[in-house]
Amino acid sequence: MTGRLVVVSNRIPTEAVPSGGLVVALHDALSEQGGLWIGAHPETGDPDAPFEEIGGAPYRRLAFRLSEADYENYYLGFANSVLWPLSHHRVDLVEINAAYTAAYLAVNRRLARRMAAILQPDDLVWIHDYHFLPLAAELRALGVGNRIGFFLHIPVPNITDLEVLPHPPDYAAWLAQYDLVGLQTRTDVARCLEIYRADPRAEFLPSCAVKFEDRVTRVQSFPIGIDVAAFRADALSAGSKGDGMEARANYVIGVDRLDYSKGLPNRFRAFERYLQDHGTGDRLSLVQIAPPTREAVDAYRRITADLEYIAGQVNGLYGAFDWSPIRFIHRPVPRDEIARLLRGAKACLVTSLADGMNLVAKEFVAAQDPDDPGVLILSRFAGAAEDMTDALLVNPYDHDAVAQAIDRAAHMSRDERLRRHAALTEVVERTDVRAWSRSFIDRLSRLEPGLLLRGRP
Ligand code: ADQ
Repeated sequence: MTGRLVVVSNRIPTEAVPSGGLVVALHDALSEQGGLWIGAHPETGDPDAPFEEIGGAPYRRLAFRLSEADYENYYLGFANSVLWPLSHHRVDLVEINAAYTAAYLAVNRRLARRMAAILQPDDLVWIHDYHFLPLAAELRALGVGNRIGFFLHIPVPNITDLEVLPHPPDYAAWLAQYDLVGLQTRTDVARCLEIYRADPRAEFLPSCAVKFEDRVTRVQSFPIGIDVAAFRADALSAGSKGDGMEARANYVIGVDRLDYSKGLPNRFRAFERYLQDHGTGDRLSLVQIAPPTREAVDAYRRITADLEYIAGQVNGLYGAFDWSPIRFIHRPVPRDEIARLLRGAKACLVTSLADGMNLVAKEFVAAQDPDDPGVLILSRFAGAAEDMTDALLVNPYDHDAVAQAIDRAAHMSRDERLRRHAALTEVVERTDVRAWSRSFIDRLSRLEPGLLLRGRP
């Protein structure tokens, strides 16, 4: 493989040896191939200052600063109050605001200018996620002809929802400037091709290649996974005494960022339905870990209040002196402790209303004791459900169905648990995050340069 790898992501790890699946996979790839990791500095600052070097890694890390206004309008605004809800089928939450659109385009344009000044002709550029959809278009406008790949971690929006994107953003044209567009699932690929099918500027070539005006882009699914070995090790690490992990305890678990796409109010209501329909005799609890995120966005504050209300109501109605049905842990919990809690649970509830993949589903499977595994209850609307078909797949809007799945999981025979867990483990191992990053980089670097019709120097 020639050339450097240049990774662009919203967050850039600042520690010498990063942890967390995706970050580790990119760290490994960069350490192997050499290159640059470019991302937003965690603190705001002067947006016109040159890149800041973050030392301590075997490759270069370059951070750019967002101004306070960029943070408001680009990050909280266009990225998280327009693109995020739009891509998770929550058009009702989209906040159309001309300042958001302008900041999004301006931040991408500024970053492109800065990148164009340091890119070398054989660099392989890999851009991550919805914060940077127009970055390739901005780079192409500056004459950058490098191979540029893009991976979208969230779902491709429905074509009809795209109509609410404020003018002038053009999703199809943005993506068409990448040589390779990586998506989480085959369903996302189908949704993306549908967007092109409806666009008179697009022409279809064999193998999911689309000619759009004068460029060819390929669209392919690369289902992301976790660092399986590291997560297993975390799940087996020694816990502090009294953390309840000595034996399988009597709880089902949910671990999520506190986000409306994760279907948490539905989950709490479904658990209430389970208590109503199946009684409290099993004394099963729901342990929900969800630390605050993006609390500056209104929709996130509202969901916290909703969950606290439902938990209070259910605990008041069904709880006993020595038993709380819902334990809502609303603060950050260390990763190894999460891994141990997942291992100790009877079942894991993933009830996303929309989700690119959902790594918690894979983490739960990896954390289990293979001789006595717990049961995964998984929303059909999470990307993970496309391959993890041996989970108990549920419609998260259907409280009765989720309540039944909880009861079924709590009483499932060991034989059935073993069979389902073995099949799910096969998927989790096959999609390990290191294999994922390798296959994306291989595909991008092996693309036929002859297919690029313009834009190469
Ligand atoms: P997220 O929406 O953040 O990611 P997810 O895939 O579930 O969702 O990953 C969350 C990660 O954060 C997991 O590793 C999980 O263990 C960790 N985490 C969650 N809650 C936590 C908590 N309370 N405390 C500590 N850690 C917690 C986006 C997309 C997903 C896609 C990923 C990766 O929305 O659909 O799977 O990117 O592409």
